[in-house]
Amino acid sequence: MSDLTPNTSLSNEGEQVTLGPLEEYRIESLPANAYYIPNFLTPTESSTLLSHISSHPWTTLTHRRLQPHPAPLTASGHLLTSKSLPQWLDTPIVDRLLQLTFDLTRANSENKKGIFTISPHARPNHVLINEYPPGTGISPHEDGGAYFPVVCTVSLAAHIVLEVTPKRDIYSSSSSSSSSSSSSTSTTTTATLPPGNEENGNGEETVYKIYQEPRSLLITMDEMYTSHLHGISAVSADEGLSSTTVANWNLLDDDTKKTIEEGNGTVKRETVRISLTYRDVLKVKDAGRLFGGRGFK
Ligand SMILES: O=C(O)CCC(=O)C(=O)O
Repeated sequence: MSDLTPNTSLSNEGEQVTLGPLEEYRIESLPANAYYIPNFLTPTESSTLLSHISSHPWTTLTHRRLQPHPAPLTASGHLLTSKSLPQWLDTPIVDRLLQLTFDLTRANSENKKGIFTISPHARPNHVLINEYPPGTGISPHEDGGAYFPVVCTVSLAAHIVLEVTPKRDIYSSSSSSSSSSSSSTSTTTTATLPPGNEENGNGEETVYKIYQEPRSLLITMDEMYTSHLHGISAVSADEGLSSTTVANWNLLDDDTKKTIEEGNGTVKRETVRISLTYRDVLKVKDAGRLFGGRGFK
């Protein structure tokens, strides 16, 4: 534990969230960098958020519903609005995200103190809320260039398993020409697959599984953001879960581990899971000032 990053205690109506330094939550078995924080919200905070969410309109997709706050991104990836995040999405979550700090000896840079310290707006300015009824998911994808490459996902109401897999094309192209990586503008990548991600004998790729408990926070950044795809299988039960297949096993609550073990590695998705994904959109246009020609922030 670093001396530079003391514990932070935050109280809420008698319940308390105690956050340690970010390094305590690193998912060691994943490529750099992913952090998993169980019990990031109290049960009361979770209920309050769920009731705010239920009072806002949803955008309906084929299998899912979502809410973009404060506004959807434009087709070119801009946030076009004069609004900030609503207060109920800002407090306590953003306050808490901004208090999470790196161990500076490992981060090796005095400028990189918090997860949003060097992002353009120094804080998340956008939240995408997704709803996943049992049996639904999201196809493997990457979040792309519209955002600063740090993603903070809060899970509510039910668990989900996020599956992360390396972008095969990047790895195979850098394998064939390992000396060309310095000319790449989009990613930093290595010529070999990370341990555990070799193809198995059937030509299928091994996938990292991250088990997200209700009220937890997952942070992904760096190589996890730039060189990997993430998705959620559209299943009504998650299978094959164990201490060897779940990357964040050591960070899970004891009750969760017990549930997984008692189900022999299978956990049913009984109820709807809601996620709140906090990101900093790089290009913001103030809708109110657009016609004055001074719209970009
Ligand atoms: O709901 C989640 O945990 C993942 C959401 C996601 O992949 C996204 O918003 O890009």
